[in-house]
Amino acid sequence: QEYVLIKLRVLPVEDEKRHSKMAALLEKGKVVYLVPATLRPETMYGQTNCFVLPTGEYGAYYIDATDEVFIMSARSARGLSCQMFKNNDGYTKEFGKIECLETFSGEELLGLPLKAPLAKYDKVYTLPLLTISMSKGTGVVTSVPSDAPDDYVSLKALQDKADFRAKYDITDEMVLPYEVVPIISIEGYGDASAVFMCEKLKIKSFNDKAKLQQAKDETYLKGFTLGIMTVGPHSGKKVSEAKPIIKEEMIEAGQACLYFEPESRVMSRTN
Ligand code: ZZB
Repeated sequence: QEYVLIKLRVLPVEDEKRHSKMAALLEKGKVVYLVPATLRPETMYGQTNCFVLPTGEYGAYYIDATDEVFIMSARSARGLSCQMFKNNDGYTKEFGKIECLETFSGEELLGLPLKAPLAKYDKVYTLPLLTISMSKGTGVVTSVPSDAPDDYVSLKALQDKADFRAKYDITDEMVLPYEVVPIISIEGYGDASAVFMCEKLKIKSFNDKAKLQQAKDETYLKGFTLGIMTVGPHSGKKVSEAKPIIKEEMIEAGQACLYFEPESRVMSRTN
């Protein structure tokens, strides 16, 4: 499975006390990124926030190839240290070895301000998502509520429920200004297919697992086969054409990099 890691830059912390560990890491002078894994780089125009699992364990790993720091799960950092960055250079100096500068619980990452590449919003925040699997991708997920039903349901729950926000110390400013950004038009599904599907299937919460899966499968398939980009320099192109171009452009610009993961069946055989 080939994923694209998107580099969401950690901005200066706004709450020194809450984010003291991150403030100390930033003070060392390295650029720090949260690096969600995605299969849909063409949707990055629609990012409204980033998600982590509050109970998840994350680390800040030093990437020699770019002299930067990536926040991700230990498992994915190990994977990255065994992969090539460009030409014959690895991500890390020594194959299979990676330096962990700091560890964070997901909860300690909540509420961080980030700069997400290609996003309409200048600043987005790290929010909780309880359905993240730590054994897939990097354990960090970027949120595109227009085209990802899970993201839409979670962001909406945070916007609608003050008690949900309070539980994780998420302030109004971190969620209320963030409206869904339409980026892909699909005939019969409008210009925000995840919103359309959630409304059509009357999905109320994460408990509607089967319906959410159906919404995800359908938006995925239709987005790829019928979707037309409606934003950015590739507006008017089909999603299937724009996807590889946007992926390459982001990698070229240093906004993204590739990450490979064995299929889960293979993983369970070797673990
Ligand atoms: C942006 C995006 C935009 C995504 C979209 C999807 C959609 P898959 O097929 O199951 O591998 N994701 C990545 N890592 C995790 C994780 N550890 N736990 C839970 N979700 C994760 O799914 C890959 C997609 O699931 C990734 O692509 C990521 O969300 C999320 F418009 O990134 B995606 C209809 C889906 N649309």
